[in-house]
Amino acid sequence: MDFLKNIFGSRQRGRAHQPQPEPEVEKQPEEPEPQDENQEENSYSDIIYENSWRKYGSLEGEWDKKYSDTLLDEIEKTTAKLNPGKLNIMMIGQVQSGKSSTINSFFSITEERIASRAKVGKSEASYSLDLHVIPGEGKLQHIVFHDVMGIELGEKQGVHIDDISSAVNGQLKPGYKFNPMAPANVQGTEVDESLMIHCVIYIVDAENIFSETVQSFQTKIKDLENKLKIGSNRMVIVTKIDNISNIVKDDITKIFKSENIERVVESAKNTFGVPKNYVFPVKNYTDEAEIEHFKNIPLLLALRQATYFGADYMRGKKVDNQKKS
Ligand SMILES: Nc1nc2c(ncn2[C@@H]2O[C@H](COP(=O)(O)OP(=O)(O)OP(=O)(O)O)[C@@H](O)[C@H]2O)c(=O)[nH]1
Ligand SMILES: [Mg+2]
Repeated sequence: MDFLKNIFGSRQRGRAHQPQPEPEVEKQPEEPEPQDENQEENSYSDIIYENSWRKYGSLEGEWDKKYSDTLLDEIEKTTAKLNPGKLNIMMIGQVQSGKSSTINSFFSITEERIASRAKVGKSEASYSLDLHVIPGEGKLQHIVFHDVMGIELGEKQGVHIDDISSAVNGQLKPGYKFNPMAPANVQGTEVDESLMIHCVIYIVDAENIFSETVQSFQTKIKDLENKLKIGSNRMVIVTKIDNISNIVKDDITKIFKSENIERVVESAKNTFGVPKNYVFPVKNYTDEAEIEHFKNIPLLLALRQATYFGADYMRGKKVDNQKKS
């Protein structure tokens, strides 16, 4: 993790690494509270801006249940009017990037308790091995989440890009077991419209984003995008932001004021070639015992955007089909 040391500053307890030239006047360096020895290993100092680098007009001082419910209502409203059927969202990303955890976080929010709908676990290779199609519930009832095996950089490891492409096109059945050595032969397989993906969310681990591996990951993604011909219906979620900022770890409401988080968002923007406002930093519900409404907000802002993109894509497709007929 030396690259993080260079980018985010020293792991050593104490003052944040000061970039040259000195930070602008409006930046207010905050020093993390001294931590115990065990915490130190995985903690990074940060600088908190006075003004947010991303502005949500309605968000100032509103990190509460009411705002969380408002976002959930918007998500339900956007997806309820979709025609035909439900909104299919697929999580794609490197092994262990947090794809399944992100889906579980959405269920935790809507069920108001820690939920476990997708299999999550620590593993060298991908923990998710089959195509897991998980229908949403409650306010997410018009959404279906598609969880897949993780991408690995080596040849014949991790999910095969052709399998992702087939799954996105609705040609793989739920429960399909991914085989890194040989993708499914889908020639002649009918497309199941109800499984076609309307929005792809790339999931990337905040600690991984600057590393070399993500650069080679980028090559795999380019390959995938050429196959999928996906357009604006794709976005990025950066997970594990709690691992790159002590301050945000302690207070998630500082997420849009954190220099470290802005840097990973910028980097994800470049890696995936999407506009900055298509990149959403989140902290998943992984070690919490209960839901805390302020922690829902970044996750729901991301999901709301996915529903907007998915809805736009569905609408565009309908217009195209009408033109053809
Ligand atoms: N600290 C922290 N850990 C996270 C976060 N999201 C996921 N994790 C952890 O990262 C590990 C991998 O998470 P998964 O959700 O299984 O990742 P995945 O991308 O589905 O992994 P595969 O299915 O193996 O490809 C687990 O140990 C999670 O608890 C997060 O936001 N913060
Ligand atoms: Mg998984």
